[in-house]
Amino acid sequence: MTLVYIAVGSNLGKREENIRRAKDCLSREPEVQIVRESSLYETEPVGGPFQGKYFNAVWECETSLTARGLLVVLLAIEKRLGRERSVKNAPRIIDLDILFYGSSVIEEKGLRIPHPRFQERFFVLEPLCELIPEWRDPVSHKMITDLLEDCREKNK
Ligand code: PH2
Ligand code: MG
Ligand code: MG
Repeated sequence: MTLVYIAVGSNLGKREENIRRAKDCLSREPEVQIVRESSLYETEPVGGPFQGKYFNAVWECETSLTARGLLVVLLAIEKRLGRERSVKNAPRIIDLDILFYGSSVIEEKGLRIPHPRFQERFFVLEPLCELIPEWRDPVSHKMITDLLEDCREKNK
């Protein structure tokens, strides 16, 4: 089993309901167990066209799937909930991103873990820090709490 962290976001339609539905779908997957979840954060959109606020959270899960297998499951859930893809950073019903897959570092087509931009994003670092403040990112070897502090410094 591998411990994984999934970033969840929604800024279209009934945002809390979208997140709840995605959680229901994931908890029905036999090879994935949701262990803990962060609080829900309402956040200002970062990048992309003008759009509404997001709800964001992070889920801690255990899985016997490979990272690729988990990605396939998450993309299928996004699709089932009605996500349509247009431009980069467009508003979305649901977004499910793998942040960490154990301590693996993966650089494949369509699959980069740790998530390549997580260090710049409050909407990821804050919920993540609730769950694993002292865990070290396998690339920078920095603790999540320190990455959050760095992000605050850069955005001052
Ligand atoms: N996701 C993005 C781009 N911008 N902004 C917020 N606040 N929350 C998100 O989840 C988010 C974003 C691309 O995935
Ligand atoms: Mg995303
Ligand atoms: Mg995504």
